[in-house]
Parts: sequence; C-alpha cells; structure tokens
Amino acid sequence: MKRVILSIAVIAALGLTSCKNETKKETETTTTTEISKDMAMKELSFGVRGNCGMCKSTIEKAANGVEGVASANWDVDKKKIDVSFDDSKTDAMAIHKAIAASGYDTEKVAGDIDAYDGLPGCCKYDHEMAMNQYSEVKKEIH
Ligand SMILES: [Cu+2]
Repeated sequence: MKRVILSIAVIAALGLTSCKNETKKETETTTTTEISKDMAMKELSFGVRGNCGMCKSTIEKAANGVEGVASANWDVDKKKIDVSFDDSKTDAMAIHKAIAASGYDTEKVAGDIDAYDGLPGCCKYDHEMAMNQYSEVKKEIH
C-alpha cells in the first residue's frame, strides 16, 4: 500500500515539473526585436512619371540604390512609388534626386535630360503625364 502511494506521489511530481517547463517555454518565445526595427522605418509615397515594366525596374533600382532604402515599389497605373526607408540614413529628397538622376520626373525633381535621352523608346514617357493618381482617397498628414 505504501508503494502505491509513493508511485502516485512520483507521478504527481513529474506532472508538476512538466507543467512548469511548458510555461517557461512560452515566456521565452516572446521577442521585441521586430517592433523596434519597424519604428525606425519611414513610409513615403510620391508621384513618378513612367510608362512600363522597364520603367518600373529602372525607377525601383534607383530608389533602392539610395543607402537606407529598405523597399521601393512603383505602380505603373498610379504613377506613384511607395518607399520605406531608414530616416536616420537618408531623407525623402535624396530618393527624389536618385530617381530623377535615372531620367524620371518625380513630384519634386525633374528627370535628368541626358538620362531620359538614354532611355529605351518605350520608356520615353510624356513630361505632361499626370502622376500620383490615387484610385481612392487616402489620408494625408501635413
Ligand atoms: Cu518603360
């Protein structure tokens, strides 16, 4: 009879330790690194003129070439680029200038003429083209 009680006690003790281990694991998996990374990133979107998929790759390559730019995505229909960048490393104007240097007009900087002349025929966009076309009304904070 004593033996039975002892084994029950052992099983109960084992059960307790395994529960303890599980709760410990849960607390250890929580991380905070991702949140702090997002905090440093600034989102920016502005108009850039262009025609096609080749324009898209040239514009995005120019934006991505700026140090601190994490991602760039140009929308061919909206004539608009979305950029996320580390604002401790670069600023909006540097990104405008880099795109303009590749031959493309942005909202703030006119495209470099020589670079424009060197673009393939299909990419010779109209300088009067409307840009930054919103398909929907977006909130803007000024
Ligand atoms: Cu093009």
